[in-house]
Amino acid sequence: MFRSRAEKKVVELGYDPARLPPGQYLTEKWPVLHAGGVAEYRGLSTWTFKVFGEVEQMLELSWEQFNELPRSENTQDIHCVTRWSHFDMHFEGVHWRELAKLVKPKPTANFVVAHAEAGFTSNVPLSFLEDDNALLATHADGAALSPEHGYPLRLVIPGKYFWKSAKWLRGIELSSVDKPGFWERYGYNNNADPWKEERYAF
Ligand SMILES: Nc1nc2c(c(=O)[nH]1)N[C@H]1C(S)=C(S)[C@@H](COP(=O)(O)O)O[C@H]1N2
Ligand SMILES: [Mo]
Repeated sequence: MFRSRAEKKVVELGYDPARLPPGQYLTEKWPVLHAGGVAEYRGLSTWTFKVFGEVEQMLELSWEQFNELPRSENTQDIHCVTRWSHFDMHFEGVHWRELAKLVKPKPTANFVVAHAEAGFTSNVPLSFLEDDNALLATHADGAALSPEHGYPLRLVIPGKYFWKSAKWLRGIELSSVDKPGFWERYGYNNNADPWKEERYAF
């Protein structure tokens, strides 16, 4: 009657099993996953956020300036390629549209490279950053991000495995060509759609 034990648990917890992508299981915790160390900050006085590449006007903001931008929030399910999914994550922060107003993307800006601390990058088509559920998030589930979840700023990209959602975000590069990010260069699938189980490149 259930397709899998994972689906049985989703139903027992009162969720629609159609929300669980193939090969995933539901976790009630929010696991921590990343390569390398957690970025440590002693204050944010030297923290900057840059938008550059295929834009009319490059932008560099301090933490104070970033926090003056209009804010948005959304709720969505997240899916990690290591097979955990977590439902109804609430994120709060700044939507890309507020930065787009300031930098004015060129018509050639078709792809995004997210730049995080320690050289981590992730890439998506610009349309995924324009999605209503995308966010440059400062808060999750009502509290400021914890250091291990990306404090002070992380990307949230809907409809992709969660590795595209760079933690410790420091900049957004717009590009005319798609540039593989950190996990994509390690053999993960560039498209990363959890509903198509696009986990690996081959
Ligand atoms: N900077 C950075 N961001 C990253 C990663 C990373 O290694 N470095 N790993 C990604 C992966 S594989 C996942 S599943 C999510 C995990 O986010 P979480 O630890 O908040 O659950 O962060 C993504 N963002
Ligand atoms: Mo992941």
